[in-house]
This record gives sequence, C-alpha cells and structure tokens, in this order.
Amino acid sequence: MFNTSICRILGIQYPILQGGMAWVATAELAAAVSNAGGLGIIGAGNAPADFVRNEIQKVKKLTDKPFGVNIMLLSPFVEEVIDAAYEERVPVITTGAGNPGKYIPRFKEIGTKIIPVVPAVALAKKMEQEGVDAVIAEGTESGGHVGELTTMALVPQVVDAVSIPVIAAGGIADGRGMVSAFALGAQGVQLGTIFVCASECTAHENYKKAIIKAGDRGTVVSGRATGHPVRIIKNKLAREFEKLEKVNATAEEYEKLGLGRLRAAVVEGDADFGSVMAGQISGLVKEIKPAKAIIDDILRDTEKVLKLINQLS
Ligand code: TUI
Repeated sequence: MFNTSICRILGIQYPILQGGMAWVATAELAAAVSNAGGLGIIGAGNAPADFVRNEIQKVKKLTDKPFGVNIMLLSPFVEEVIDAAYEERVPVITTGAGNPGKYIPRFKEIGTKIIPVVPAVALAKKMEQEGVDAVIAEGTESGGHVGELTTMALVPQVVDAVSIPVIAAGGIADGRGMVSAFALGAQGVQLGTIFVCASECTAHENYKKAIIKAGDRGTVVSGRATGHPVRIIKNKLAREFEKLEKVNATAEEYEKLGLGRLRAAVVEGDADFGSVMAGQISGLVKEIKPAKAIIDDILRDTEKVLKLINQLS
C-alpha cells in the first residue's frame, strides 16, 4: 500500500518519515516508527556526539529496520556528530537548519541516503546538483525552526524544480494531509507533531498535553529577528518573546531567553516557560497512542479519503 519511490530508496514499507526532533526523537520513538513500517529518525539537535552515538546503538538493538538521524546544522557539535553518524554507518541522514553540502560526498561514499530539509526551491535545486537522494520540503506550518513558505505553496514548486523525490512536511497529521501531499506531487510525508504524542515518545507528559490542548491558533513563530524563527506553543515563554519583539531586542537577548528552554520543556515538562515546539496541526492531535496505531490510522484514513475523492470524478 502506497509503495512509492521513497519506500524503495529507503527500504521501508510506508512512505512515512518521523521528524527528527531535537530532544524529542530518541531511540525509543525512532525504533517504534521503524518497526511499524515507517522511517524512525533520531534527532541529534544540539547534543554532543557521545549522546547521539549512544542513541544510534540503542536503536540498532531495538529494530532491524532502516532508521535515520537528523543532524541539526546549527549545532556546536555538528562536525563530531557527522563523524559519529559516519562511523556508525547510519542508513539515512536528514539535515535541518542549513546547507549540508560539504558533508554529502562522504556519506554518498558509504551508501548512506542523504535527505536535507529545504524551505525553498533554490536550496532544493542546489542539493539535487550535489547528489542528495531526496529532499524534504517543509512548510512553515511545522514546529520548530521554520521557513516562510506554506507546505501548499512550497511542495509543488519544489516538485517542479527537481527530478529527485520530494517528501512533504508541515501541517500533516492524517489521511487528508497525506492525500494532499500526494496530490502536490510528493512521494512521501514527514510527520513531527503527531509523533510527539506517540506512547513511545519519551518527551514529558506535560509537553504532550500542551499539544493535545492546543487549538488551531495555539502556536506562534517567535524569534524572527534572530534569523532562526521557531514555531512554539503559545505560552508564557512565547509572550516573553513577543515582548522582546516589541522592543526590537538584540539576537543575544533572544538567545539568552531561549537558552535551555527546549530541554526544560521536553525533559522537565516545563510547559509554561519551556520551548514547546509544535506545528500548526496541533489542533488535530487529540490523543496519545502507539506509533504503530498512528501509522495504521493514517494509512486507513488515506484509503478512505482516496475513495471519497474518487466519488467526486
Ligand atoms: O530544523 C528544523 N527544525 C528545527 S531545528 C530546531 S533546533 C533550533 N533551535 C533554535 C534555533 C534554531 C534551531 C528546532 N526545529 N527543520 C528543518 C528546517 N530546515 N526548517 C527550515 C530549515 C532550513 C532553513 C534554512 C534549511 C536550510 C536553510 O538554508 C539556509 C542556507 O544556508 O541556505
């Protein structure tokens, strides 16, 4: 079912990737998603290489299926995390928050599939030239670090601009979203927010509850002035960021306010002053359930939506 080019390239059953969310996407979640037929991805975030290597070794024990590691290119440990991923022969690397160009040849040499997140057409074209296997076109509906274009506008433009497969991300959490992604020309989807609410996700229960409680307007983008805008749940921290925006604060002031706040939210469960990164689709996420149930429900829903659409023609 839904066996696309992405399934063949990555050796997975369903074209569903789990976003490699910093602190949130640990070995437990990644293994659960991979075991359910999708591609589970460990989020390296700002973690040092030892931590990431440990997660990779854990995931190898928990699943014999392909998995990935997301490398956040703004990390102070990016070089050593790249080395660890290379040494551990990680099957798939996704990247975020930058241009992974200089790392591509090394991974290609050992057959690691490399799939950067791109927020715009120009980077997608550049990445194709440099030999990546696919791109993830991520719309501004996503949680965390976001670009400006919506998924609806970005995905078809990237699809038209490149010949490699495109994976759609941002604002997708059910069969309607998955069918829409296919309609826009994507060969797969990447989901983040809904997988935060997987039972196997080790994020603090307060983080999950904040997503479940959020409505359609429950998130906001903060820190645009820093050049690294981040979508988070509207909470006390978000209001503090708003205040900084009103006084035209410096990048340092934003940095000081944001420092350690993601860890506080994910690990300590500080849903008030923590950085609860989540996408605009939070309003559609209503329960905590196993990763396998999330995937099975979306596949069933996708078939139902396709049948409904067929009745229209
Ligand atoms: O990377 C993400 N989402 C993230 S990373 C993150 S950790 C963080 N914390 C504070 C500040 C910044 C990051 C939380 N969420 N998604 C993938 C993504 N990549 N979204 C946007 C981009 C992106 C942006 C610019 C990718 C490439 C890019 O290119 C710049 C260039 O050099 O061309």
